[in-house]
Amino acid sequence: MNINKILGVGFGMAMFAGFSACSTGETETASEVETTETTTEVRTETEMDANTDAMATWDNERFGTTFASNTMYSDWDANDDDMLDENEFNTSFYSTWDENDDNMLDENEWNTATADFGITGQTYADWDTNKDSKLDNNEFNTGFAKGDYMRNWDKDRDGKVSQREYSDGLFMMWDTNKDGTLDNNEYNTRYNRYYGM
Ligand SMILES: [Ca+2]
Ligand SMILES: [Ca+2]
Ligand SMILES: [Ca+2]
Ligand SMILES: [Ca+2]
Repeated sequence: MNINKILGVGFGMAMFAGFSACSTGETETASEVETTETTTEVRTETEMDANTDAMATWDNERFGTTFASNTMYSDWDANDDDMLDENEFNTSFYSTWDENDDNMLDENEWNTATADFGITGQTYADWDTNKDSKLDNNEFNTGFAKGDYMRNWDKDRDGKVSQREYSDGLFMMWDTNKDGTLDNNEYNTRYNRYYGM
């Protein structure tokens, strides 16, 4: 674990604390979060300026820092090389989309996830090639490969997806109107569904 990860953990826990406070209706959330961010010194002046007036939105820097604060990426990295290869990458989606953890993707899970990730032009029936109303790993991998996400997310073209490439890729998929921000409601719901504790 490097120093950036350690800083990220503290930051992310503060952010989750902020989310919980927000959901219970407390009003101090914004100032608490701002104070925490300033003291951890993980953000640049530009980012702070950009977000001071817009605490309800997320840019990909903030998103990346928060994503780095959970253990999901290292859990998916089965061979511990700090990178996701294609198998690890596919598994990361299969396991997070499988909300009820029964190691199958049913149609509801698939519908929810494809909507959240802005995946269009696909049908569950096309992915479920053996027509048993479940997607197993192989069916999922074949269907998911149609989107070419791995190659699109692998910006440096080394054939692997780093943690930052992963969070940037997620941000890109979730930012469906392509304005470079996610609003807090959208972000909280999706983030907690797939990457929450
Ligand atoms: Ca790996
Ligand atoms: Ca399932
Ligand atoms: Ca099937
Ligand atoms: Ca890469």
